[in-house]
Amino acid sequence: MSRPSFTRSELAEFRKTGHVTRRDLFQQSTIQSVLDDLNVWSEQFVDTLDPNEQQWFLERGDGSRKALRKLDHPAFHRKPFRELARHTSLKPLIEQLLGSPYHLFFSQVFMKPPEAGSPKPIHQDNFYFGPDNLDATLTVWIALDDATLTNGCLHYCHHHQREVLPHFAPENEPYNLQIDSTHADELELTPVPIQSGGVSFHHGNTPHFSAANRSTKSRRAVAFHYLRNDAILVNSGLKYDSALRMDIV
Ligand SMILES: O=C(O)CCC(=O)C(=O)O
Repeated sequence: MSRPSFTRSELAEFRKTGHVTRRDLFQQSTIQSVLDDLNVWSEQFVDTLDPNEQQWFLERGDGSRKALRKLDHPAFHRKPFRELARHTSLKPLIEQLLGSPYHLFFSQVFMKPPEAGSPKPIHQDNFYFGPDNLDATLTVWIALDDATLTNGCLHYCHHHQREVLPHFAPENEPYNLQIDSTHADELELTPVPIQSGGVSFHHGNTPHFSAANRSTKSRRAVAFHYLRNDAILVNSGLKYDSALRMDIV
């Protein structure tokens, strides 16, 4: 298999807009093995949650069913995700955008369950992460299901932002750090639907959000967050445990 690489125009697009999409990067057989593992893991995980953790990991519903909102550190806990984070189809592309060497410092699965998946408000990942070099983080977002206009695909701002804007979190949603409305109203964001197996790469400063899942289908995606080895997180909006990092060699 030839080594994948971004074309000059894709690299120019990333520099201009802060994101670039590679459709069909992964075969359905690869995605299916990840989904099979996710089904097993999520069923086990839901049963372990104490009331405090439920607030963080479950969608807020009527209480009649426990719908998972997200799972943290899939690459640390689960082999199929670990293999995906180091996949030969991804590594050369990440190297082109970040420069090497780099490591994975955090990963998360966004579950967006049918008719229950809540929105992820507009934010910049670099507010969450707080790196000392704003160009040193990269998020690789992989669509496990088709991400559509009705089930909550990502929406992106198409002008690269040089600075990190002020964010706040609603009182009962500390995990939903978001750009305040004064700044958010000035940003134009447009939807980027992606089919299962497609991958979106975004710079840590790129404002983005996803809407609620109003469809009858799941919208599951995994986000891998990479950091150059010559950078550190100095001012993170949430806590990231450096013991859970994974080297990419
Ligand atoms: O998948 C989502 O809905 C949100 C993803 C996101 O915010 C991210 O990967 O940075």
